[in-house]
Amino acid sequence: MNILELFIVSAFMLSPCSTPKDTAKTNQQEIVITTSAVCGMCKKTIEKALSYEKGVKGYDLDVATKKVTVKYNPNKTTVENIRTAISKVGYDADEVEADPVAYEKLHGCCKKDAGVH
Ligand SMILES: [Cu+2]
Repeated sequence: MNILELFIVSAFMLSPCSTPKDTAKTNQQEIVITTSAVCGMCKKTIEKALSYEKGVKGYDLDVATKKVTVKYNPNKTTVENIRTAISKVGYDADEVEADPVAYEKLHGCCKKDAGVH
């Protein structure tokens, strides 16, 4: 590679597409996942599971809508990992069904058929 080629490649890499501002933006994404949470205890269980999850930067579960908003770093985790983490503590996460063993261990008031309360 001669000097001219090196210069062209460098200029390309320093193009506006890779400014620090854009990088910061892609380092955090937000996803809304529909869960089967029905009460405050579910909220605590799911949020605790998310707090242990690598790459998760923030979470907020709204029991009334059963939706949890998760802020995460897409370089460190994936939406699939986040859904799996929720499933592992006994709750549905979008199309991912609750882990049956974890679901059985849930408190009676936290089962899906308990209804929102
Ligand atoms: Cu519950």
